[in-house]
Amino acid sequence: LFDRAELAPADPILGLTEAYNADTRPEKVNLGVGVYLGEDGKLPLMEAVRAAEERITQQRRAKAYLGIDGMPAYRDAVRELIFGADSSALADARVATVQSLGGTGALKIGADLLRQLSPEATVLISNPSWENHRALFTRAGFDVETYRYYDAGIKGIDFDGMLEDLRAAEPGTVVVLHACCHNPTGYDLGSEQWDAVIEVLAERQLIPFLDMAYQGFGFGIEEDGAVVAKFVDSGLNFLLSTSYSKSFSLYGERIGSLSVVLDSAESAKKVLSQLKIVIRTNYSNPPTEGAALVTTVLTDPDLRQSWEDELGAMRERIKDLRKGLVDGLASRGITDMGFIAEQLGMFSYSGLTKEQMVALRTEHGVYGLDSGRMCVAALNTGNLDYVADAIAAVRAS
Ligand code: PLP
Ligand code: TYF
Repeated sequence: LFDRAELAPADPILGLTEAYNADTRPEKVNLGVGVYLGEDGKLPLMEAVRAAEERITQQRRAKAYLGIDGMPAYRDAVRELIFGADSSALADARVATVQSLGGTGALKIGADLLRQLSPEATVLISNPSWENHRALFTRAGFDVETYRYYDAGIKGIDFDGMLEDLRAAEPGTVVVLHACCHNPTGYDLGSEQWDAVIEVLAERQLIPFLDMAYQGFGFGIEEDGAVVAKFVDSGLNFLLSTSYSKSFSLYGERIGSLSVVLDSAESAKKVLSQLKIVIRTNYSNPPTEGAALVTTVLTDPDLRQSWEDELGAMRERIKDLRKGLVDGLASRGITDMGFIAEQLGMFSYSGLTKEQMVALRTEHGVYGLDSGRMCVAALNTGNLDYVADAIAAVRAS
């Protein structure tokens, strides 16, 4: 039986980290995977998370199973974070929310639910999108196609093309949208563009699936969440996955959420019951620790303030690093990469070719994706000049 298993290719992003780890050059830099690193080049343990962990440790008790849909206090806390305390959808009890295994787990639960309710639907993702979107929805049984998004010619969004592709989609098509900090390009829609997209989604009866893995990394927690409020105000039914991997630096805890916003409390109840079946038949119920940490931080006013401040500082630091890279490149004669400072979130679509990205890796030990994506959130003042030198060198050859 098992000789039928062929050797599968490594994940294009996580596989790169394996290559980076195996690289013995001390000056190597990993700009491949989307992880925020501090000035010391290490993953930060956020102060609020550290304090929450201490509190939880003091109250140690045996770990019971959580409910299938997760920790109730966690669901309440993240719903407030995502939708806002005054959200009409929450007041009407027409949102079904479950705790998930990170953002990836939320997407998979959502995909499995959609596949059951609408097996013939096509799924549209942005071109380009996070590599795992295509893989995950394909694995769930869907045909996955793309809508136009990034235009390399203008180094920005092909918005007319995007609307045209959405207008051409069949009713019932699932449309995956990055709520903020688009991965991999770093280009987000503006407020009026979101309004126009929502209009087409409604007109064409498409099913929006918002993926929000970077709330707080664009303009702010509330500012980034404004997109979600727009969808609620539109009256559309939609799915929303969130991740706290990045915003709490809790990558390994696998903590996120999936919400489905519906017309009525009755629909929410039915959808929740179906989500629970998806979860039960996959992993029964989620783990406790990540949910306890996020809930403790979000519900304690001091810890919450500390978390918001630190997340804000991370966001501003990424902006400084972007600017530092642009300035560093300019001082090396490269003046056409100023767009890096305009992009949002952890990633920069650098516009470098695959050959240049390979040269960065092999000749300089600077690891980014073949697509040109670089994780600017992994830069620091210690490696910035080295990276600028490396980019200048591959641009010159
Ligand atoms: N969605 C997007 C757009 C992402 O970039 C990521 C990155 O990790 C995820 C989902 C998955 O989040 P998690 O790591 O919490 O599974
Ligand atoms: O895009 C990234 O780098 C992050 C991390 O299969 C990630 O979103 C990458 C690949 C993957 C899971 C997470």
